[in-house]
Amino acid sequence: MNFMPPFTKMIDLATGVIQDAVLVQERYLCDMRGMYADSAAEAALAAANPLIYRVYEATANPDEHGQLRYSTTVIEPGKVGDEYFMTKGHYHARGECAELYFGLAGEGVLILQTPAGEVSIQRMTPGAASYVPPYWGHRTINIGRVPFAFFACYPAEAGYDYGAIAESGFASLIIERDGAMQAIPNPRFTRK
Ligand code: PAN
Ligand code: ZN
Repeated sequence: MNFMPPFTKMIDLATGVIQDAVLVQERYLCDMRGMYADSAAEAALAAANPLIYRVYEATANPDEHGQLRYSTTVIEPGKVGDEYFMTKGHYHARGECAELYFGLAGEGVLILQTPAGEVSIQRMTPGAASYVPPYWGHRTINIGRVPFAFFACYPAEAGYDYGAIAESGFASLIIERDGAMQAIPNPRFTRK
């Protein structure tokens, strides 16, 4: 048995930043080529190449069975055309692994989808504990005017499968229409 040392880290609830984060991932618009529906709007923003989101991982716990990992994600406010800034979205490489999200700051949406194209849209505000069941792909979206931050906890072995979503996205696009969030069908979507 490997008795790794227990630990506690502080998370700034206003900003989502984890103290002494081991790994910080930054995704700019150029890291998400082709993922937004409006390619002309994406091209117009290419030179500015805005930061879309950052991921702070608390620790690199070993990715062995039984271990957990946790992280926070902070998505900037903004849009590409009508479509709000969002994460890439993924299925877990080990699809049977679930995940828990907890809203910290700002206002967001968690969109989930089965490989057959069934979609579920969950609103996430501070205090919202949203469950990502096994086998559902998931993406988060900032629908507010300030950064949207949330905490995520997942089996260390869950892994990432970005392929299907990078190719055809989610069945719904989350856009702003007349100042409000709206989900509309994604014409580019095909089943996994
Ligand atoms: C999250 C996500 C994080 C960034 O920690 O990895 O929000 O989203 P993408 O990985 O889709 O870019 C999670 O769901 N981990 O499993
Ligand atoms: Zn995940």
